[in-house]
Parts: sequence; C-alpha cells; structure tokens
Amino acid sequence: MPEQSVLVCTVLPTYNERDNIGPLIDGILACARTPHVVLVVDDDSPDGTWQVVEERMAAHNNGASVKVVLARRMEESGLTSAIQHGIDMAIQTLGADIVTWMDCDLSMPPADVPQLIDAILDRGADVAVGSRWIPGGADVAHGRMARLLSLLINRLAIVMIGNQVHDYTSGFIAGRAAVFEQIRLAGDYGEYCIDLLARAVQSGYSVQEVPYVCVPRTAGESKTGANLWDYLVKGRKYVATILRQRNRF
Ligand SMILES: Nc1nc2c(ncn2[C@@H]2O[C@H](COP(=O)(O)OP(=O)(O)O)[C@@H](O)[C@H]2O)c(=O)[nH]1
Ligand SMILES: [Mg+2]
Repeated sequence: MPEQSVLVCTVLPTYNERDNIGPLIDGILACARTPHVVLVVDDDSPDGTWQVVEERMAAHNNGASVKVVLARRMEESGLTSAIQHGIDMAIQTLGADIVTWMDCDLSMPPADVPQLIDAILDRGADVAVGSRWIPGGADVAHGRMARLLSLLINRLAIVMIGNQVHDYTSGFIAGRAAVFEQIRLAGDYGEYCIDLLARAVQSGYSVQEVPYVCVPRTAGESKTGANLWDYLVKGRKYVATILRQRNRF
C-alpha cells in the first residue's frame, strides 16, 4: 500500500490524563508519515482532559493531513469499551485502514508509533505489538515485583497460546482494519490484549512484535494501582483469560 493513500487512526483512551494528553497528541502527529487522525476517547475525565483535547483540535485541525477528534463519553466508562468505541469510530466513521492505540501516560513513546505502522506496511504484519520482552525492549517503568509478575504471565501465555508474541499484555498495538472487523475486544481491562492477540494468532494473522522501552509515567496516576493486591486482582483475570484461550484449541 503506498503510504500516502493509507489513513492511520490512533485511538487514545483517557481518564484523568490532563498533563499527558497534549504532549502525546503533539508527539504522535509530529512523527506521522501517513495521513493520521488522533481520536481521543475520554470518559468525561473530572480533571478536564477533554478541554486540553479541544485546544489541540483548534491547533491541529487546519486542513492538513493530520487531525484530532474527540469522543467524550458521558454515559459509558471503562478501558476496553473505550478502545472498542475508538476502533469502531476509526473504521466506520473515519474510514481508517490501520488502527493503533496506546496508554496516554507517555509510558509508550509516541516516536515508536511509526515503527508499528511500518511492520504492517513494509513487513506484512496484520497486527503489530509493541513489546517490552524481546531484544531492544525493556520495562524501566515498573518495580521488580510487577516485572516478575508480567514475565510469569507472559511465560504462561507463550506456553499456552504460542511464541509469536512475548508481551501479551502490551496494550501498544497497531492492526489492519480487517482484523478488527473480525475480532472485537473482550474483557474489562488489560486482559482484552491477551484475548485479542490469542485470537489473532489462532485466526492465522501475521502478528509481529516491535521492541519498545516502557518508561515511567511523569504525571497523573496509574489506573491499575501499584501494590501487590492490585496486581494479584488483575493477574487473576489475565491467567483466566490465558486458560480460556487454551481451551479453545
Ligand atoms: N476512556 C478511559 N480510559 C481509561 C480508563 N481507565 C484507564 N484508562 C486509560 O487507559 C490507559 C491505561 O491506564 P494506566 O493508568 O496507564 O494503566 P497502567 O499502565 O496499567 O498503569 C491510560 O491512557 C488511561 O488514561 C477508563 O475507564 N476509560
Ligand atoms: Mg500506563
């Protein structure tokens, strides 16, 4: 596909990311090599994240090949449903060929988005996954306990689902629209990513990884939490999702 005829939409799910969303939007659009829409799905954040998005719309939406769109949800909330809402809008309303998404805490560098897109445009990937757990990738954002739990969960996923992916809980994803027309996201939080990647692998899609370094959030608070109890609650759902995928073989 020639780059100039490809429309990429990056979905940014936000809840209280006021201090992060502006630099993130600017960073993504500064690196864009194809026509690119940034679609922020904000669940009416009390900190007014959506106001910053409106300011960025005024700054960026001047007829060029990049623009910013805001979906402000007043009735619904939740990470997975926000990303799915963005995917549906990106494909059905905006006509995107490729949809990408990432955390909005600046832990996933906006400068790495083009590498995910290149994996699709140049290397034939259907889904590209930003990965902390392959050579060149790293996680310098989380403490030793969180990294160990992530590695254990991914080890289980590799054994149960397959070694095409080493970071099943990445959340830094790009994919062709056709993949998301077939596979809808399932689950409440991070387990959607395990489920999506497992079903993409099982459907025979080319799932390729691109290394990235996860860096600490500089502003705002993690919605996952940072203590052992928070990790164990999330981890239980992740393990259940892996085991459910295994049973589908
Ligand atoms: N729209 C929306 N976004 C959410 C919600 N919960 C979390 N997010 C966003 O999802 C991303 C991941 O959350 P984050 O706090 O970074 O989780 P962590 O990386 O596990 O610490 C961030 O961009 C959050 O703002 C939600 O209920 N609705
Ligand atoms: Mg995060």
